[in-house]
Amino acid sequence: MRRDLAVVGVAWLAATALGELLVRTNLYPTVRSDKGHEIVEAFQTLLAFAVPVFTFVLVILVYSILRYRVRGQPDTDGPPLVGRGFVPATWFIVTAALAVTIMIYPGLVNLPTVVEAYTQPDLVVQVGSMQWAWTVTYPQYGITTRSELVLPVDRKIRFDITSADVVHSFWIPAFYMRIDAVPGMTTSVSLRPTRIGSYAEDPNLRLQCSQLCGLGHALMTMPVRVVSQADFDAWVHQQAHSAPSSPSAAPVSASEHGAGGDAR
Ligand SMILES: [Cu+2]
Repeated sequence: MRRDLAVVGVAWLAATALGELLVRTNLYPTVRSDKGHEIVEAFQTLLAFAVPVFTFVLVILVYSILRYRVRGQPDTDGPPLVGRGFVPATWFIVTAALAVTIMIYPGLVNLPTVVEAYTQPDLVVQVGSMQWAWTVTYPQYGITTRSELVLPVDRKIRFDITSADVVHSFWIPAFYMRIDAVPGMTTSVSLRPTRIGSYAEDPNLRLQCSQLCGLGHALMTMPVRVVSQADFDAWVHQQAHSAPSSPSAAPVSASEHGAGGDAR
């Protein structure tokens, strides 16, 4: 019995060390938003807690199979285990403490930051969805486009999302954020892009429907481009002049033109 405990103990420590090392290894897609960093941190914390529990069960299981298996046909059941020993009591206390810990962090501490909706964003982007395309509108600039989603880096952005037909889901993998697009209501995602980049260099920079919504679901994507504020202003300027889409857009784009001209 003493030998069993020693072998299991050493194997458990070794497996746990290996597991914790893997948790810290950066195997994640490039994080490109502030919320993404919160999410990866929470994910790593949960994994770090889970690894010792998982390896404990696995090591005991594998060791028991190797050491105490019956060779040939088993003729009877093993002896029943009864009572409230030290091991089950410790198991209960440790796992209960872990459960309470993750309710506090990431639960109570991290989750409110992730789901927070900006009340005073730097930029509002209205996202419309339908079978099977996305439409993005920048109400501050009177721009509507279906070709790409352009965002300024390091600005607080709130996406207000709606659907014209069935349930879709707004998902930009590189931002690690996702929310359903539901007909008849507006859902929102708030985040701050933290790195300049484009779909061409990172395929995770795309707006992808992630709710099976019919035949064209997989193709319901839109490239995302995160640019500097100056490049964003230039893009706004160019859009306002190349595509006079709706009459209400005209006065806004005219004033934007003036502002852009002064800045240059
Ligand atoms: Cu969809």
